[in-house]
Amino acid sequence: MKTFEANFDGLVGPTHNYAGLSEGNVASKLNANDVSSPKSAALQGLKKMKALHDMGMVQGVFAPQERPDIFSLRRLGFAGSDAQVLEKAYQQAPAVLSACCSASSMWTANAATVSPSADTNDNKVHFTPANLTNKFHRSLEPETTGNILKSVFADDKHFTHHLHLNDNDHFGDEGAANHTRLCSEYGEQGVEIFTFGKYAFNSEMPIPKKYPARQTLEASRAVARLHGLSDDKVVFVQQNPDVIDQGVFHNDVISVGNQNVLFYHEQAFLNSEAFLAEVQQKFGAQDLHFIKVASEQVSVADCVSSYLFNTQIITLANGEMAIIAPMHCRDNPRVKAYLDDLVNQNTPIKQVKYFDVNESMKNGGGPACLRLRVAMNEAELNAVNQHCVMSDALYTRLTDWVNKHYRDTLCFDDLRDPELLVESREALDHLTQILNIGSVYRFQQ
Ligand code: SUG
Repeated sequence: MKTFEANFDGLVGPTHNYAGLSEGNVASKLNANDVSSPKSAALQGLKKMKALHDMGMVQGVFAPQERPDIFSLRRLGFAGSDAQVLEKAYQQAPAVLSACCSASSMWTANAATVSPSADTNDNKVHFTPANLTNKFHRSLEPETTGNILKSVFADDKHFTHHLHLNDNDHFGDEGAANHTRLCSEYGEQGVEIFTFGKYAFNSEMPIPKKYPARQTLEASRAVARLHGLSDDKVVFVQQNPDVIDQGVFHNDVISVGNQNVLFYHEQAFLNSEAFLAEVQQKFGAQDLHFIKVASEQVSVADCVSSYLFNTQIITLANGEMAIIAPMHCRDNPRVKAYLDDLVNQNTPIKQVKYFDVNESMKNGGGPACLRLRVAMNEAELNAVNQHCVMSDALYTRLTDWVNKHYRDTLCFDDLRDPELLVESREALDHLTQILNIGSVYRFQQ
């Protein structure tokens, strides 16, 4: 049976803005309070999805979340009509209003951890939504994420959905951004690598000094347990705390894998050698390419500003691999020179394609943040909600939908505007029909 790796990108929501909400994410802090363009952001994301579809990849779409999150604002004590809730939050707790308006669900690499059926003990595809406890604005996502995942992967013959882990820092889970799967073919059992930033129950172990470690080992272990993975095919590795302190808030900012390629910076992991040896041993005798980037080639600072590793490595129909990179990689001479050289080396990576996802990049979200990978066989792919699978027709429909519903610009003061709430709900209501996902939002229930 044929097997695929599908990428499910998050549509950027109508309230996309720059609020500086993510301590430890350099771009988010740098661009705080800039004027955003929700329309351009959504169109940039759609163009990337369409381009991958045109390259022969299976491309899916996830709906954004309901924002402003009136439910959370009410839960936090802002009362009255929806308009009053917004106005009170604006006056009394502007940071809370910003958080409840974030379009952060666009970064679907943080939506969930996914284990393909070849790796799980019941031969189903397993999903665990990430609880994203480390950032308040992101902790608002998991419940709706679970609803959306269930509406896209509805068939319980093929798909198993778990509840997100307990909402506490001890089980802080950031999903696929800290999870890489290596395999020979997508349909064969692979090695799942879980990267964590700290130990929840052992204060003796190293931690970053400046910025938070978002993911715990205990969370990663829980996900591996839930998914029924074999111990001999799972590797847990700690992120180097020093790189977290330099702005590597997720492992996918410093390493990325695809099939038999692990592309990583030499400073990415603690105890790199032991880690790589374990990966090699668990992967077995087949061909495995470790592509290590040394600090002399590209510094950690250049990785963080260009998102060299927040790239997607995809396998094209001819078996060659391509890197999907943000424009920032093309515009950084050292990174560009590295990539120009890489495609001529003896590795499967033979092409680099640059994309403008700048609206997302300004919040620290590169091409790889925008997608959740789901490896599937043909039967599983057929069981996916086909309305969420990219096609020329869906691209046209979604582009028209964005042009109709989205604002050209948005700034903090706009978040109190009750019209924005009305527009966003109208847009999402319409979208649930386009994607045929049912009533996944609270305002629809
Ligand atoms: O969680 N930024 C996101 C970026 C997520 C990137 N994802 C991956 N690396 N996979 C975050 O830090 C910024 C929102 C703001 O500041 O307005 C934000 O949430």
